[in-house]
Amino acid sequence: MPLNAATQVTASTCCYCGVGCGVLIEHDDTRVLGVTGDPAHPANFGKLCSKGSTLHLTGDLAARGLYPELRLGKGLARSRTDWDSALGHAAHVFAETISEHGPDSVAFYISGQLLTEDYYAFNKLARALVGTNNIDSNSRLCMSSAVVGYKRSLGADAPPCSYEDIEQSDCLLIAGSNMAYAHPVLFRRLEEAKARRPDMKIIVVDPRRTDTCDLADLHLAIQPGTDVALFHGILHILMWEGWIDRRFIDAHTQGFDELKSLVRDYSPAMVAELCGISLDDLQTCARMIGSAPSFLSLWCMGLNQSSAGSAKNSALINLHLATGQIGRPGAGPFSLTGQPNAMGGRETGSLSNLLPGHRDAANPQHRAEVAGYWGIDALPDAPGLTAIELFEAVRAGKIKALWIACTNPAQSLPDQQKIHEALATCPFVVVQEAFFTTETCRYADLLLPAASWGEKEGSVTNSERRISHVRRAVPAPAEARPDWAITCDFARRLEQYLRPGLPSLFAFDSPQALFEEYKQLTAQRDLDLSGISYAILDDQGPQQWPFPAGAHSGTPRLYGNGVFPTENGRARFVADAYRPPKETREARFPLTLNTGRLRDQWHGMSRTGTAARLFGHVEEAVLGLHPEELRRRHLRDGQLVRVRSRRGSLVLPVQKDENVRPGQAFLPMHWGDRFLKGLGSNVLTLPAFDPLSKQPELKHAGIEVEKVELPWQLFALVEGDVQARFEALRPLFEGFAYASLGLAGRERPALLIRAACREAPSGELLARIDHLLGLDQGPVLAYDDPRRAVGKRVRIEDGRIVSLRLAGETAARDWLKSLWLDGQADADLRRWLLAPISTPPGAAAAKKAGKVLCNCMNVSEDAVCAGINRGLDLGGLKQELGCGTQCGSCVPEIKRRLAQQPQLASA
Ligand SMILES: Nc1nc2c(c(=O)[nH]1)N[C@H]1C(S)=C(S)[C@@H](COP(=O)(O)OP(=O)(O)OC[C@H]3O[C@@H](n4cnc5c(=O)[nH]c(N)nc54)[C@H](O)[C@@H]3O)O[C@H]1N2
Ligand SMILES: Nc1nc2c(c(=O)[nH]1)N[C@H]1C(S)=C(S)[C@@H](COP(=O)(O)OP(=O)(O)OC[C@H]3O[C@@H](n4cnc5c(=O)[nH]c(N)nc54)[C@H](O)[C@@H]3O)O[C@H]1N2
Ligand code: SF4
Ligand SMILES: [Mo]
Repeated sequence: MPLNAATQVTASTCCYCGVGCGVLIEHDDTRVLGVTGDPAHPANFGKLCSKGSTLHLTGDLAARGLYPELRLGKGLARSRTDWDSALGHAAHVFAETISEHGPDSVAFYISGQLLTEDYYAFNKLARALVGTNNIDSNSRLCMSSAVVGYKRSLGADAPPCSYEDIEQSDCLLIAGSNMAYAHPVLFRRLEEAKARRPDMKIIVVDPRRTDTCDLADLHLAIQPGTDVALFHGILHILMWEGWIDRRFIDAHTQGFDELKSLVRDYSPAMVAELCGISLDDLQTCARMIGSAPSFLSLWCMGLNQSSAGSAKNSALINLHLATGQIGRPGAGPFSLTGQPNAMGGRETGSLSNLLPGHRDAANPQHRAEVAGYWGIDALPDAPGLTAIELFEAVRAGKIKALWIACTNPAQSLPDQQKIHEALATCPFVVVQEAFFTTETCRYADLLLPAASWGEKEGSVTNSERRISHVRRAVPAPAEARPDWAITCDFARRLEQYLRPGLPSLFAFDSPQALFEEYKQLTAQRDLDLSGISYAILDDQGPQQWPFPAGAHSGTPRLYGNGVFPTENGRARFVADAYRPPKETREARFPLTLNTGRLRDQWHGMSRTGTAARLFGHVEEAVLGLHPEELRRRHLRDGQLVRVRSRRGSLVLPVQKDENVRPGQAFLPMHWGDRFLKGLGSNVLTLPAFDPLSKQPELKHAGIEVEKVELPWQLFALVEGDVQARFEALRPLFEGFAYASLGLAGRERPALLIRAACREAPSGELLARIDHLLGLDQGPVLAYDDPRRAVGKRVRIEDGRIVSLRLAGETAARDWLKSLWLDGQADADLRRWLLAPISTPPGAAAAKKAGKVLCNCMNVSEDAVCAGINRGLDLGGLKQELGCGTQCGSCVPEIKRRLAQQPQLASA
């Protein structure tokens, strides 16, 4: 994008993952015009991934919240209101609820995507003003097992490593992390390190073969949930072979003997069998770890989202303590954080059991310290509810006013049927959201428009404990306001009821004022960041904590002196036995459903789902199954199935996926009720959680898959006004057994709809759909065969298809979509349209247009495969097609294609 005189550049951060990349936002003071990586930011040095580099293409204003909206009674529609009335009303309802039912009758459910200042304001609001510990965050679904793991094993919740350690390590164990998709820029850094030092060993532990395996010297495709057994088995071999560091164990740890007696039972043969891997691979893995000069582990949701999440974390940390692989360059247990400010949430104490400055809500001394600092008598001592328990309490009617900010629980929590019931039951639901399109917004009695990426100031901490100053580039649209400001404004109004006449606890006029107050609560604690200020971040760039007052720089690595923040300074071995996942394969639900991320989508897709090109890589929800499972069930690739778990069911297509092992299935976590009728992926998942971390087991649900007969199918595509059309059309598909909506295209985005049911819907419903598709008048070609309930309609403007709908029969779907993409409407099309045939003409019965592998350069899978068939290698493909030359997110997949077609590539 050419910069002209009016164009300004603001350095800020990416709002997606925990890598925490710096971005340069190009803007004209009102609109964001472009985004590039910040070369000066130490997380990414200028790189961005497919999501970060398309930030400026997301955030369609039509999807944004612009004005507060209030519903005056259940069953009524919400209507626009002003901020004063909105927050005045909220304060009144909260005050009444608290006075009638006590402080624990209200709750706050917040998010790792809030900034540290937002987090701090909410936390103070709940604990100091309302007097409840009912404040939890979506980090409960994400990081809480890692928090327990670090605290139990090392004494404090601090990932001890830096990104540079990843590059310097000799042996890397990546367990339950698909960092090629979920932490792409860090993966780019790892790719480069491995290219520089090919001797570096990389082990990936994941039931699925993911793009991350592309770098692996060894992939252990373990049975779901068997990580604890694997880690104990590795330790067993390390001990047997004498590959442990006795000196380190004696000097710096405790509890080894107990662990040793537990691990004795985890013989290599037993572990290999239980994990479903070969004995050879297990031994190779232990040898790689045991003989490496430096050993580092990276992990993410494959370990945390488990009913044994805490045990998995500690079992992995045990390996580091037993080998003394911590506190040295290239060594240490390094959990990757998912959300951009998951760390900030932990630091400000924004899980129900925590308090600011890595304190515990259950600890009377910690409570007294914080209460004293805040100038109040006491903090509440009743334990607060954690996410799953909290929504259960809402459903049971115990929570009567619920404030949700920056998270979409009606999509992301497990067992969605219950969550939707809870939200429908709750007398007063406030939702503070940037995008008013989410599933949760539907339930809001008060909907508050929040400023979002590029529009707000504050700070965030990334996975390596590095704090960045998030800077505002443009104003928020219409009346949207930054989260900290909404929270403090509400708090001040609530104070008039709860602390009348007393000086305000919320006299903050800027995020900086919040940061300054908050940081003193970290002084003298393990995370001491009291030496950091916005000015220092501006002068010296992003900094890693601890950074105590008076320090000149941050701390790249912890525990170099072998002293741990436990009572006696020793790290602890934790001896937890292996426990299988809650829903292991049983006759009625014989498949294990695994859920996780796609490369180009973010969670519930409120932002990424507004950019058509981000659907180029994966267009719609499909359930991945191994070809053997398809064969066994007599299912065709692409066929619609009903997926059932103990909690609910969904209709969607199956897809052949050789990367998933037989007995397992994979479904991306992103699809909510908006994109996939039937409450989305999480209608299937289970709310069972880890006993210590209370983190739910989102990665393993027992399911079964069966054929469905839905002969009447619909396919529609319409260009332009995609958000408005989405909102208008989506409700019309409620009565269909299957409905999947998404976007397609690049320069001319379109809404794409696939739906199916047992018999034709009413003519009236079809007419309403046609109307919204612009197919009821104007330049529309139509053919109807009422006898077969088949119909086709295409609208052609300026020689191009702009809208189309196939009903009854959709065999020509892929052909029509490719004509639309190519901007064609030729004679073939007209002839086909006006004839009683449904299959596309002759040679045009082409296969489905391949997905777009490279989003930056718009290079399709077909083009890459054709290039490989012509004998191009990676370099040749890059040079000829341009793929993989920009963000690099597609490179692992291109390499996989090359590996799958080696005979062709070398021919
Ligand atoms: N593109 C994209 N990136 C994201 C996000 C996003 O939405 N989209 N979200 C961000 C957030 S909040 C998070 S928390 C991170 C998540 O980042 P990751 O945890 O890396 O992503 P997931 O795909 O959820 O899960 C990782 C892997 O765990 C594997 N797994 C499942 N069960 C097991 C098991 O029992 N053992 C082991 N060892 N592995 C298992 C899955 O097969 C999957 O490949 O991503 C962050 N980055
Ligand atoms: N099955 C399954 N389910 C999962 C997971 C899984 O792996 N499998 N992963 C879990 C994990 S790790 C996570 S972290 C959760 C994520 O789950 P959610 O937190 O529900 O995910 P998001 O869709 O990112 O929700 C964030 C919301 O905040 C809004 N928003 C964006 N910016 C702002 C802002 O500045 N202010 C405000 N107020 N709102 C804003 C967005 O529009 C979006 O609706 O999902 C969990 N659910
Ligand atoms: S890796 Fe991608 S999504 Fe994550 S912070 Fe960097 S640019 Fe954003
Ligand atoms: Mo997460």
